[in-house]
Amino acid sequence: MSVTTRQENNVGFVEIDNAPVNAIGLSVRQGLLEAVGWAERLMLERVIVHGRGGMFAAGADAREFDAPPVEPHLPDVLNAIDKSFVPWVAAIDGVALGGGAEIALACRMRIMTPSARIGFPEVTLGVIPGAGGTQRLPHVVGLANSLEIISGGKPLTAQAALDIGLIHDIDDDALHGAFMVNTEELGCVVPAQDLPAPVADPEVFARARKQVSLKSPGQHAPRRAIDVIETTIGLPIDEGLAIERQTFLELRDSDQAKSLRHLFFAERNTKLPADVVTDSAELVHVAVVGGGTMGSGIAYALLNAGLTVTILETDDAGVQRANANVNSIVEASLKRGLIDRLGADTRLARFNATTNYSSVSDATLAIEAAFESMDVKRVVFAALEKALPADAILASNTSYLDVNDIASAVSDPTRVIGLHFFAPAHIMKLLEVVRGDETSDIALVTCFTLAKRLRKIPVTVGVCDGFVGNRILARYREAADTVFMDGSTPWDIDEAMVEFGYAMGPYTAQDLSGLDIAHANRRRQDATRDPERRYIPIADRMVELGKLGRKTGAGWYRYPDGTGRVDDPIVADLGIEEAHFAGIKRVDYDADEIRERLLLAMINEAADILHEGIARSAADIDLVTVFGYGFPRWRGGLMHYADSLGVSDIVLKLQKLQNEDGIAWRVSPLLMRCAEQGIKIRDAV
Ligand code: T1G
Repeated sequence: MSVTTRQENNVGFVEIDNAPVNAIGLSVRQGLLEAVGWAERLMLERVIVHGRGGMFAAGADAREFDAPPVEPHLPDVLNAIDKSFVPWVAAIDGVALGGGAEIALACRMRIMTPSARIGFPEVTLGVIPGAGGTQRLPHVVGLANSLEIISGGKPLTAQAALDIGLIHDIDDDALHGAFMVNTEELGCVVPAQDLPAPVADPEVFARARKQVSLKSPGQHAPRRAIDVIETTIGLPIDEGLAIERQTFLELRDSDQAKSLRHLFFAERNTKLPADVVTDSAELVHVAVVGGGTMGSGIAYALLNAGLTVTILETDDAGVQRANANVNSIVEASLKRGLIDRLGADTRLARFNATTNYSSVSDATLAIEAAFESMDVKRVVFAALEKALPADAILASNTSYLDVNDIASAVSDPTRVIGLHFFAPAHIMKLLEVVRGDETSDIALVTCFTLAKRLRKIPVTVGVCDGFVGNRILARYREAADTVFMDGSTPWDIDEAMVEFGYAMGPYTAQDLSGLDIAHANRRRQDATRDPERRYIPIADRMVELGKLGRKTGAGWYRYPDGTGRVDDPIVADLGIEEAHFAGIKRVDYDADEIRERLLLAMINEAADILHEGIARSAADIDLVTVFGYGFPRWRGGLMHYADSLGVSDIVLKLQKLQNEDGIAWRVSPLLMRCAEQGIKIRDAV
C-alpha cells in the first residue's frame, strides 16, 4: 500500500501511505500516476493530496539512488499532475521535503499546518532537486528566494513559506482547509510553471554563488543547482526539466552524493551490539556532577528531553556557577527562538543545583562531568554510589580516562559506563557510549536509548586511551607536529587541511581548545609511552612558554587584538630549533604531502581501533570523525574516504613511511588483511 484514493462528493482524496516518512519510492510514484487518471475518469472537481501519519512526504526514497531509475520517473508523474484538468491541492502536515515539496509545487495550491516544514534538502545529499524543483520554484517565489532555498537546503516554516508566496494558506486542519477552498478561486490559480519566469539578474546569481562558496566550500551540488537555475531560466519547462534531470542523475552517482548518502543512513543506523537485548531502565531524574561548561550543557540537553535534572556541586560558588551556566543556555535558546518562554520556564522548573547529594536519592542515572582527573572521579563515584539507589547507572563524561579504573571505585562496576559528550554538549550530536569491561547490558541499553532521546548519534566504543575520536585526534596531532618539525609550519599545515575540507586545521583548533589539555594528557601518558617512539617536544615548549592558545593571546598563532590571527615566527623557529637539536635535516613539505601524511596517520590509527574492537564498524568511525571532529561530511567520514582511496594504495604508502619510522608508521594489521584479501575496510569487521 503506498497511495490510496477515496472520493467525497466530487472531491478526490489521494493519501501517500509509505511509513515511516512517506518516502517517494516506486510504488508511490505509480500510485500517484494512477490517481491522476482516476480523478480524470471521475471528472472530479479537485484532488487533495496528503500524507498518512502526520507526514506529507520526506522526498524521493534515497535507498533507490544506488540503482538505475525505474519508471514512472517522478518528473513525469508531476507533469501529469500539473497538466491534469483536475486541479490538485496539497494539504501538508509534517514535512514536504525534496520530492515531497516538488509534488506540492505541481499542485495548483498548497496549504500547510502551522508546524509543518517545506524545503529542498537535496544538496545535503549531494544532489539537486530532480523533479521540477529548479523549474517551478523560481516562478513561484522569485529568483533570490529559490536560489537560497535550493542551494542552502534548509526547510522553511509554514509562516516563512506563506510570507514568500510558496504556499497559499496555513490551517490547523490542512485537509479541511484544502476541502474548503472556493472552487472558483481554485480554478483561477495559475499553475507554477505558467507563472512568469523571474528576471535572470546576474547580481543575484553572483550573490548566491558567493554564499555557497562561504557556506558549502568544496561541495558540488549547491553550485550545480545555481548553474541549472541560471541555464534554464526562461526556457520551456520541458527543456528545463531535461537539463535538471540530467544534472540530478549525474550528481546522484557522484562520490560526494555517495558519501553524503552513506552518512545519512549510517547516522540513522547506529545500533546496539546484536547480543544486547535488555530493556532500558526508566529515567525521570538524572544527576549531573559538575556545573561547568560540560556539566551545564549536559544538563540542558537532558532538560530538553523532558528529564528532571539536578547538578551536584562542591560548594555554593559552584552552585551559583551551575545556575548561571544553565540559565545562560536557556536565554540563548530563547533568543534564537529554539524555545519559547513557556518552554524556558518548564525546563527551569525541572532543574536544580545543590551541594546536597541526598537530593538525588531517587535519581536512576548520574553523569559525572567533574575535573578530568582519575583521583577526582574516583571520589565522585564513591559519593554517588552512597547517594543513589543501588541499581542507578553511574556514567562518566571522561574524554580520555580508563572507564574500568573509574568503575573500580565502586563495589558494583556493572553500573559504570562512559558517556563522552562533545562541547557544546547540548548542541553536538555525537555521543561516544563507552562500554567498560563490566558494564551491564541494562546500563548500555539505557544510555543508548537516552542518547536517541537526546537526538544524539550514539556510537558504542570500547575502552582505550581516548576511545575512538580522541585517539584518532592524538595521532592526527602527532603527525602534524612531526610534519611541522621536519619541514613545515602550523599555518601551512592548517591551510592544507582546510583545502581538504576541514573548517579549520589542527593548530587553529588547538588554539581554540587550549594547548594545556593535550599537554596534561601527554604528561599522564609519560609513564606508559613507548620509550622507543619518536617524541615531538614542540607542543611542550609552547606550554612552557605560556602559549596556550586564544585564551592567553598566543598559541600556535598570535591574537594581537583578541580576534584576528597572525602567524608567529617564534613558533616557526621552535620547529627549526627542535629539528636542529634532533639532528634532523628539514625538508619543505607541500600541501599534498602534508595532507597525505596526516590523513594516512588517522586512517592507520582508525584501522587499529577497528582491529582491536574498540569501534564496532567503519561506519561508526565515520560518524565519530564527522560529527565530533569536523571531518568533511561530503567525504563520507574517515573510513569511507579511505575506502575511496583504495586500501592497497594506502598500504603501499604506509609501507614507504614505515621505512622512515617503523613505530609511528607501523601498518595496521587490519589494512594488511584488507589489502591481501582485496576487501574494503567497511567489510573487514
Ligand atoms: N529516503 C529513504 N529513507 C528515508 C528518507 C528518504 N528520503 N528519509 C528518511 N528515511 C528513513 C530513515 O533512514 C529512517 O529509516 C526513517 O526513515 C526515519 O528517518 C526527487 C532527489 C523526514 C525529517 O533529504 O530529513 O527528494 O532508520 O530517523 O528524525 O528532487 O528523515 O527507521 O530504517 O530521520 O523523524 C530529499 C531526508 C531526498 C529528507 C524525518 N529528502 N529525511 O526525520 O526520522 S532526495 C531528504 C529527513 C529528493 C527529489 C530529490 C528525515 C525527516 P530507519 P529519521 P525523523
